Amino acid sequence: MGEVKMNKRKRTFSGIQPTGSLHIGNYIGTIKQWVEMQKDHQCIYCVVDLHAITVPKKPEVLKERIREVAALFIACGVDPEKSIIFIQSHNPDHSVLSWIMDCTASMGQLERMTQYKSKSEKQKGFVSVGLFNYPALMAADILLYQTDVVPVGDDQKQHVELTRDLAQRFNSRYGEVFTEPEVSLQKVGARVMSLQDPSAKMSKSDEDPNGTIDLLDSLEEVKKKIMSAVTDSGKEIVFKKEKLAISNLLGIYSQLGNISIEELEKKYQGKGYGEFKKDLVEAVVEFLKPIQKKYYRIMKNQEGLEKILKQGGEKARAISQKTLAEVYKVMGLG
Ligand code: ATP
Ligand code: LTN
Repeated sequence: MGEVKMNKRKRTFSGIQPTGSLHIGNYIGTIKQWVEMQKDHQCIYCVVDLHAITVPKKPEVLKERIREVAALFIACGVDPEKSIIFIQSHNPDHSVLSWIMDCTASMGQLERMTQYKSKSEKQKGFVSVGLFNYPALMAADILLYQTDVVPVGDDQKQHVELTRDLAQRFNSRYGEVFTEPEVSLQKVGARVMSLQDPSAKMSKSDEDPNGTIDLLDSLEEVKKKIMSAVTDSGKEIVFKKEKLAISNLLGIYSQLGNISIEELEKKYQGKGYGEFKKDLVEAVVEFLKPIQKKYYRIMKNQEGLEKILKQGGEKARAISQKTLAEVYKVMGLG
């Protein structure tokens, strides 16, 4: 393996794009896992701003969003004393390895990526080469750090599988340089669905704001969105395939309230959707309150936040440079 890990703990890498407000789907699918993994993994968490520019962004908005997302990582429990938190564009090694991954991936492999297919269809006219190459940059992010585990939501599974394939191809051409990463998905909540359309993923880019609960929504907004969430026919509160809407709400309750689905089903046996939703509002509000309080405190201290991100970038680069040096050596570059 290129870099000898002095430390026996498994290494985790994951990232989120600064493309909009983070929602409870992002938290449940991803950040909740990040926080738990801090106990026994060496963790690296990244605000992937280079991914965000695959679709044009207003510079002043992007700059602000990057800080907001980093502050939300910390507000949700990512501890800068335990984990490396940094901005992707602070470490140029990502762009260099991304090019090498472009030369490792085939057109056919990237054409099969479902996220590319759906996102390119949504663009009006202009589709950037970056949107197509996006998964190669994501592979570079992961492979630079010799990552063992990648905690993400279900929609990113295909990209992590591609990363494994690219690592294998590179290793078979040049020797064992890259660690092949495993994906980590939540058992419940790997795909949190929209509150308005439980057959679609809760998404930052959803046009209907009522489908998504943002981590920074006011408590009144949370109440309005949950009380108007669609439900299924019948009135049983049970977790099963045929009851998409209620299963989604049960999943959210379970993950944010830290209570098992079985306990919830028992608690609401014979009770109506109204009562269930009222309690769910309470659970979500109780979950969001401390996060919002911490978030606004962090955002007030921009200097402190910049320091964390700068130090994070330096620590990240110290690791990635070792991988990149090995890549140059085996490929005969330079
Ligand atoms: P967009 O829909 O605009 O692409 P997004 O809301 O999917 O944005 P991303 O930045 O692409 O957000 O995702 C960040 C992380 O959150 C990824 O690991 C992704 O898998 C996870 N994630 C996003 N939406 C959900 C969801 N609804 N349920 C579970 N995990 C999710
Ligand atoms: N493509 C991911 C964001 C992302 C990522 C990564 C996730 C970019 N690089 C590396 C895990 C590991 C998304 O959520 N849309």
